[in-house]
Amino acid sequence: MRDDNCIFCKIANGEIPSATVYEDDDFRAILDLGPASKGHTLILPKNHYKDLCEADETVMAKILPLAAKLGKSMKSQLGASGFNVVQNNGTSAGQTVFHLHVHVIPRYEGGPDMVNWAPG
Ligand code: D5M
Repeated sequence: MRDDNCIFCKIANGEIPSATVYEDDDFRAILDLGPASKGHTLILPKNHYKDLCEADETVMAKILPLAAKLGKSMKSQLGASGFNVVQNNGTSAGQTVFHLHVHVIPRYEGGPDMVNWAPG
């Protein structure tokens, strides 16, 4: 359930240091290296799935509630007024790292225009 050549496997399992904002048995959430806004977070399953199509149902059932929990925390802790939950599947959709991940991107009043915005 892991790929030795996958950097997100190594990060998710603590073999490479990361700016971790949340961890449990199934997931690690880290700050994105190229943030779209302050606090842009990636949720990484500890098991390797290339994308959403490969993920098992347990992971799917847990990942969206976790995104909501992190989004609420961005509002209460960072002062965000909203947040985006984004998940890319495939190169044509903007996926650049082929280990399933969900972007949780806090948004702030008066923040950048969303037109033409895409994560990754
Ligand atoms: O998103 C992949 C995202 O992963 C993109 O926003 C950059 C981020 N990234 C890539 N490498 C790292 C490391 N090492 N730490 C933190 N963030 C990283 P995608 O949806 O595949 O385009």
